[in-house]
Amino acid sequence: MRGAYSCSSIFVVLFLIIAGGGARLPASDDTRLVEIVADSDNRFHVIGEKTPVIHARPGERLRLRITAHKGQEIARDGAVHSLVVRKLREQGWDLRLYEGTQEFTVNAPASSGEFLAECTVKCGPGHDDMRLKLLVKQQ
Ligand SMILES: [Cu+2]
Repeated sequence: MRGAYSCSSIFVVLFLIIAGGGARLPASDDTRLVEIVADSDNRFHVIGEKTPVIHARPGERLRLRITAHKGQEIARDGAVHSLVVRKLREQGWDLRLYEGTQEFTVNAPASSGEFLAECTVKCGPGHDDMRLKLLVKQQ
């Protein structure tokens, strides 16, 4: 009787280790890739979205892979576009974009909301409307 009891305890422990390990897996890879094009027509495109929008959960870690193509004008530092969320500048949402592909890791804000991301580099016609929406909500 005692043997059977300790045997089942081992299974419980094993189960906890396996279940715990399984739960940890997504956590170690919780940086979601978002692919964005800051195009030569001075618009943002988010791959897989009809309109330029980044969907995120509160506090979600995002890896932004941004490919930038020069419009008609560039900044003095050579940036062809930028992606700036003014309200989240301190939190790293202040990205200078140079010709080619760059990756940035940023965190979505901790609370739900809608945030405006814009290009602050005078990139030519269409620049004033070069915007992207960051939509943060609990899924
Ligand atoms: Cu611009």
